[in-house]
Parts: sequence; C-alpha cells; structure tokens
Amino acid sequence: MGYMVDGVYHVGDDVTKTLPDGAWERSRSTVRHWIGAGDFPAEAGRYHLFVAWNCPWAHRTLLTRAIKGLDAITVSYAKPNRDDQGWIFDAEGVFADPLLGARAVHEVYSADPMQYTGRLTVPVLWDKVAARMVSNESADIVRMLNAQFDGPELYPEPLQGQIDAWNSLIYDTVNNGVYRAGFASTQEAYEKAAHQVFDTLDKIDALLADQAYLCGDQFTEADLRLFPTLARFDVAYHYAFRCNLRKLSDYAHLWPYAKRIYAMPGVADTVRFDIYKRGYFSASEKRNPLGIIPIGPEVDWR
Ligand SMILES: N[C@@H](CCC(=O)N[C@@H](CS)C(=O)NCC(=O)O)C(=O)O
Repeated sequence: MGYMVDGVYHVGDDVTKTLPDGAWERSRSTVRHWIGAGDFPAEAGRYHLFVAWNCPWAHRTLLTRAIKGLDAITVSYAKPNRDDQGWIFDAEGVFADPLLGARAVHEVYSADPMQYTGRLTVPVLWDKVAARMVSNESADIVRMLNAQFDGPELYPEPLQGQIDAWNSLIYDTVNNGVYRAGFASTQEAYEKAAHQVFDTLDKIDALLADQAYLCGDQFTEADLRLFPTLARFDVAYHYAFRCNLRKLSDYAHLWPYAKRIYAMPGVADTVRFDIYKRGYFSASEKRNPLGIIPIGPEVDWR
C-alpha cells in the first residue's frame, strides 16, 4: 500500500491512522467536485467508476448505479487484494481497467492533472471527457448520482432529516464501526467499537419489527448505506473483525430486511461474497498472518 504526494506515488504507509488510545480513524476524501455543478454536466455516459467489489464504500456507488439503472456509467473493478502498489488491475479479464488500461488505482489518480496528494482510495468517479476525477467520496457520489439522474428517488425531501440522522449513526457505529472494531489495537477500543455495532443493529432490528425500511415504507439512501455492511457481516466482519456477539442471520427482522434488499433488481449483481472473503481474509501481519481464508459460513441469501 502507499500514498501520493503531488501526483507521485510512494510505497509505504505514512498516514497510519491509529490514535494514542488504540482507536482507529479513517482518512478524509479530498476530491469533492459535483456532477451538475460547474464543469461536470449531468450526462450518465460521460462518467466511469473505479471500484473494488470488496470495498463497502465503493459498494454504495455500485448500489446507486444499479438501483437507478445507470448502466451508462461504466465500471472498472480492482482486484480484491492490495499489494505495495495499493489497489491493482489485471491486464485483462474482470479485474482489468478497460478505460485507461491502468494497472493500479494510483495510475488513475496520477492521470488527473491535479497532482493529487493523499491516500489512493476507491471509489473514484471519473469524467471520461475531461479526463479528470469528479470525486473520491462515496457519500457525495451517491448523492450526486441520485440528484442528477432518473430512477427511484433515494433522498426525498420530506425524509432528508431522518436519512441524515440514520446515515450519521450508521456510519459511526456500523459502516465504520466494524472497521474500528477490526482495526483496534487495544482490548478497550475493540470492545467499545464492537458493542456500538451491536447496539445499533439491535435498535434497527427492533424498529424493523414494525416497518419495512429505516425511514418507513420507502427504501432510501439510509438503507442503501446500511446494506454494504450487512452483506459483508456474516462472511467477513463476524470473524475477521471479531464482531461476533450475533450474526446478521440471527436477527428476526434485520435478516429478512437484508434479504429483501438483496432481491431488489440489480442488487445481487453488486454483491460478491467470495470476493469479500478474499479481501477481508487477505494476509495481514496483524490480523491474518497466514492469509488462510475460512471455508464458511454457508449463508443462504435467497
Ligand atoms: N471516504 C472514502 C473512503 C473510501 C475508503 O476508505 N476506501 C478504502 C477501501 S474500502 C481504500 O481504498 N483504502 C485504501 C487506502 O486507504 O490506502 C469514501 O467513502 O469514499
């Protein structure tokens, strides 16, 4: 893995985000342009996504593309395992980059004339006409694809307050909460994060006894942003990140809810359980030194 300074890639980890108390923090995205504003017109065929199937933040953007029916936005999928070049592509096949022919995501960042400095994260939304990045922040990408293109409305005006409140709780305690549990370097930091994960999942499970989705009877952006964590829960987080008080499939209401979302048109194509396992159980000195991938669990999502 590495980072970039003024458009030049460096191997290594200069910005390890472990705080003095053993807690772990995610770095912030810095490319924050908007489709529909300034230089980036709302033409779906003009844009391309660089993602990795195992990345839950990239998954948000794939879900938005699928649910809004935005096939005109093309996609390059990086391989599930990173190496000293970070996220990488094959020369051909499913993990190739048909757009730029890049062999690593850092080549995408350096193809933009901006002379990027920072971490080389996916997802990246790319403008094929201007040959530059629009955004590397998944939350913004979801919002702009929703706002600028046809398809189901994911952020309806009357529900915006509720959606924002769910997003913030779910990001802190669930989406990023599982990472704070998995990457914690002290017992206390791990326990705190892992309990937060289950406190929120338990709360949502209780709510879903009486309603179909987080904000009532309509699927919204809040559900879309919860789903990537649920899809990875039993095959990855439960074991790899020690989020093991309960499994998703133990929950009376949350589990049927997750399966309902999985059954929505296009959603199953964005989910790759085999790749989640390859990604989360890749060899890591701290978490999985031998890189052995567990055979289970068997989970039936249908
Ligand atoms: N804020 C970003 C976070 C994206 C992110 O952290 N992606 C991870 C993969 S799941 C990544 O690419 N990490 C590479 C690195 O930090 O070097 C977003 O939501 O778009």
